[in-house]
Amino acid sequence: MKYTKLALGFVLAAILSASTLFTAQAQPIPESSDPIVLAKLDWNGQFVTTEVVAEILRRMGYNVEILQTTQVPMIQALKEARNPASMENWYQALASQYDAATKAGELVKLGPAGVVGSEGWYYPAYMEAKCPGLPNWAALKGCSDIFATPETAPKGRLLDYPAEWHPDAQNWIDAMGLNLVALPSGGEGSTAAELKSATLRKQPILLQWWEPTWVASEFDLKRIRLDSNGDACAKAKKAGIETRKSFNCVGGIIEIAKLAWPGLEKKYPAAYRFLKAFEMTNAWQGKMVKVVETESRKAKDVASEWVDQNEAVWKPWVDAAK
Ligand code: TMO
Repeated sequence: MKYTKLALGFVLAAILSASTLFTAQAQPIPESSDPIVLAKLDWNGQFVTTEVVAEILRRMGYNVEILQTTQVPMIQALKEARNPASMENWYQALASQYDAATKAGELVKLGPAGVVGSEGWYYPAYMEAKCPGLPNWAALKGCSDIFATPETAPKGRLLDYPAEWHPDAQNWIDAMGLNLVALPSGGEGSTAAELKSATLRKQPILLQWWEPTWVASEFDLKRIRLDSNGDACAKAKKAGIETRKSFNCVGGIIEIAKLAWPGLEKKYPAAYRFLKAFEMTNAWQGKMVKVVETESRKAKDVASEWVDQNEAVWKPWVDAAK
């Protein structure tokens, strides 16, 4: 009798644990019909990546919403949104805010976005003949005037990031003692248009920019070096500039991370595992952005085509996540 009870207990326990195991594996997808909210930022690379992820999540069965925001308010927007995730976050620009949100348990890092980034001041390669000493930053001491525009003459112009990105190139210019004026761009598209018209006529242009962007390769942009002829990063640090912004003074690779609300893991386990696994590359992103910008196609449609054509890339991530 005693043994039978014990045996029965074992059997019951075995059935119970088997069934919990079974339900854990067979949890239907979507685990919740609440939309997952993906943050869309105001540059096209981030945007196409977001649309690709949205499309794959939809094909998995999830409802997805896109939340349009900009970089600095994004952290607040993510905290206020239900079920948010964000697929390409440049750590160096917003490191202190991201760190505070992750420490407070409001956001969690989901690993690398996949794209490999650089950031800094750029010029088209043909400028090296017009300004000897480039790519060294100190060369700008001798040739800043050739970058002058009617608004900045006799000083040269540095075409800065758009105002919404809280650019700080002027602080750098001051710390470096250069005869330049930083003027904010009207947006990614207007900078690309200016770059195109300048390179067509081989005219001087100096800009705060980043990679991956298809324009950086298409217009053969070169990045100013800060570490020669006196370390410009050291000057910036001395001037109290947050040197992780605008340039990568930290050295090594810029961290570009995926972020999400920590509760996604319990609410949508399969989506969470997929989002962790997903990685975009510079080449895929660049091709999609070029189509969006030069053929006036919708990012959503271009992303959906990428998803159609690249099942071999994303299907294994989805299968492993289920
Ligand atoms: C716009 N950026 C990718 C440099 O953060």
